[in-house]
Amino acid sequence: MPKKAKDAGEEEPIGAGRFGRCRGNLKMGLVGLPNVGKSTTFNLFCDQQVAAENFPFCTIEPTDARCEVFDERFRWLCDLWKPPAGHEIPPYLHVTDIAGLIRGASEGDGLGNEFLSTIIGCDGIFHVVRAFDDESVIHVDDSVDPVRDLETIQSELCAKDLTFVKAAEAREKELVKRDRGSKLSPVFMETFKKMTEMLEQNKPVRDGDFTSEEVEMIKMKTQLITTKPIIYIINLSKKDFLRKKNKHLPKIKAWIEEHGGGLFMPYSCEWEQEYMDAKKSGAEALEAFVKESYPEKVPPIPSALQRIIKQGYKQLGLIYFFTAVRTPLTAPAPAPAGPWLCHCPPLCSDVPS
Ligand SMILES: Nc1nc2c(ncn2[C@@H]2O[C@H](COP(=O)(O)OP(=O)(O)OP(=O)(O)O)[C@@H](O)[C@H]2O)c(=O)[nH]1
Ligand SMILES: [Mg+2]
Repeated sequence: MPKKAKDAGEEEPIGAGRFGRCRGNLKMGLVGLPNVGKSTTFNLFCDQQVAAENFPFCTIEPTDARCEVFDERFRWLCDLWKPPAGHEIPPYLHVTDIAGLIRGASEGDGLGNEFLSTIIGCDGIFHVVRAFDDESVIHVDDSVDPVRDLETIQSELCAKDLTFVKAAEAREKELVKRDRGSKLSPVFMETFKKMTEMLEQNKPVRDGDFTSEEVEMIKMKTQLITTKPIIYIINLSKKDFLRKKNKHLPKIKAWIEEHGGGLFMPYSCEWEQEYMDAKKSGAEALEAFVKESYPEKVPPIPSALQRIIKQGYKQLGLIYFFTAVRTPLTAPAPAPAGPWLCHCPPLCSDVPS
């Protein structure tokens, strides 16, 4: 298990907080084998229409979009305050749909390098895993075996990072050689040794036992894929999603626990598509569909995608704050006492007293 920073008396940063970059527009990338449902998920997340056809490598160019992060507090505030048109701005999560990765991608197979460079531009990963059986949907390795697929993706990401680590080390050694009298610091040597050992054993760097100094060294000298926070999202059939059972899930869970742990969220593109269609047909259709899906008890957030989006936001270390404009067009009730929060400081930074 990785050593927690709080062991050293510090707050443990979550998600991208440990290795992440401080910048605007942080985004999550959809990563996985071809034809597992990444683009379908992207379309459902962001209400887009990118091609999601039944053949591998349907996606070549990455697509960026943003999706609303469901937040009941924000909805409550909007209902109460009734902001003027254009001022109702929810939180958004930026997502990138990326081409599929196959075995050998780290050496350029499939869309190899193109795919990997897009992941480097993302700040976190939604790792999409296929666990639905449907013979009509082609699998690049001919059978549905989520643990094998998890291994494939993880090995490729680790193999690619190993080449980055070796290149960064060689670059540094060259600099030291040219600058006579200087030498590599013990922190550098130790950090690179640890990273190399981990990656050679197919272990992501994010799971390593690194001191704060070593984390800084990694951030300064490298740009790695396996330092990014990851959420495993498991695409099930509608039937399995609703009955909360799937023959692959226990093995997937065990694999994730053995490989550094991490968030693991089952969902179903099939069910989410029907949910979205019902939503577009109006409140009545939606209510009927949800009740039919959950005859016993409707969960507070029926869509797993909405929960996944929320977790993506959290993994990137993004925070919520809300504000409201000073004069609403109609103010049916007095504003409750602060604090007020805002998702969009440049538009509405006023805080009503
Ligand atoms: N039966 C079933 N089919 C699905 C599900 N999710 C996606 N598919 C189908 O699987 C095929 C591939 O889906 P995509 O979303 O294009 O897959 P992808 O991972 O983006 O594929 P690449 O772009 O090739 O990497 C499409 O025909 C989808 O309709 C699901 O939950 N159940
Ligand atoms: Mg695709």
